[in-house]
Amino acid sequence: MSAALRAAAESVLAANWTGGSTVPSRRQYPHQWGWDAAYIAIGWSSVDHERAASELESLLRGQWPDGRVPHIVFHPGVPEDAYFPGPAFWDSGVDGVATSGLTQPPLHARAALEVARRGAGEAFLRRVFGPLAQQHEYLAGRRDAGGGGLAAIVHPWESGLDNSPAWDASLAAVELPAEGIEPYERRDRDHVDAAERPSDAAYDRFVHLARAYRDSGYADDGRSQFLVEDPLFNAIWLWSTHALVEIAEWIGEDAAPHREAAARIHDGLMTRLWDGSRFAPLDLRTGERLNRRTVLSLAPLLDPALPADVAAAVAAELGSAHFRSAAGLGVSSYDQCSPEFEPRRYWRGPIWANLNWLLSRGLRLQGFDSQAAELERTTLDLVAGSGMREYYDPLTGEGLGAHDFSWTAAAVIDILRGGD
Ligand code: 9WN
Repeated sequence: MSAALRAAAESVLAANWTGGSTVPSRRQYPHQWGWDAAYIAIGWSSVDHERAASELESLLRGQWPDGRVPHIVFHPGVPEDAYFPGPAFWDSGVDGVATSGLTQPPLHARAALEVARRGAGEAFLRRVFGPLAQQHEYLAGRRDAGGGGLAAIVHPWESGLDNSPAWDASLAAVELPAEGIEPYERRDRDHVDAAERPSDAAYDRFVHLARAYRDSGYADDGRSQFLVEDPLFNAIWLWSTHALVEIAEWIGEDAAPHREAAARIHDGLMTRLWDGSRFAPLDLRTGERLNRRTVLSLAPLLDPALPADVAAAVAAELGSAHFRSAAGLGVSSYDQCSPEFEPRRYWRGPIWANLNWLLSRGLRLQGFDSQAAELERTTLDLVAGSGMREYYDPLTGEGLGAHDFSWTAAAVIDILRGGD
């Protein structure tokens, strides 16, 4: 089964390769996405390390002078209306590369380290170290709206888990103009069933927040109507910061600032987002914890300095009926015991292979090897049974969303590689 699965995963990546980078999915997401590129580079790294390096370097060509790595780098040949919001909406970019103005979880330094280890080596690390360090400086310098060492996100799209119930309360508080918002045309339901996608009410707020941020000149002035410290974004940032320490040591750069940054992010996670039993996002506008039980809370397993009792509590939560279905198919994105659990709707219940992969890496980091191995095995079974889909129904295992999805293929390749 493994050889066939690996071949199928490689052919998904190859089919989605566009010559310098890889689209998440040909029809639904026809450009390069920020955190997808990191997963995809890790997938490519054990197939073709030159493509893996190119994936990350292509994304970094869209990096802004302020250091932010955009959540979309647009492909010039793709029509404006192939994806909404397209390049004209964002009206931004750098050196002729059109980009969005938001960012996404900064998994890139971690990906770069893995790509280097699988063959791209020191020369590659020397090229990307500076830009990656600037990406981290942007987050520390411009996004620490709460002043406690964590990066705040200014839009649910920045979380990567756009439609998570975690954001409902904060989104409901977003005030739309009395005259209504300027009309726009959704494209996300052209290729995927509307019942699996966000509601129109949520989308209006996504569009309004993105326009407001654009109209402020993408000023990180703390005035966004959505301003949240998210445990998943920050845990990934921390994991990548530890990777920057290793990269700096490898290429003979000063690792001390990155070690200090890791200590700051760890402290921020523990003092601001851990309440003694669970990690939860913090809404900086209201000061309230966003207490819905979502997969976001499990990501701090990626913190190598997590106290043992905290790690054990998070791992127990991950293995509980809130996240693991009786069918044992993986970790759901939302609490299966909640009356609002929706097994088929985007980020409000389904299982995602990239998150299973991320959490299995976290479990291994904390020494929960057998729990990690079991999660990896169920992920492979799920994909073998239902194909390389964007997400899966946790109750039935049915594949949902886009087909031939790149990060699902990448997760499969990396799980089959074994090791960490
Ligand atoms: C908005 C590409 C991206 C992922 C996100 C996922 C989805 C976009 C959308 O697709 O978001 O960025 O149009 O829904 O939520 O995590 O990076 O795969």
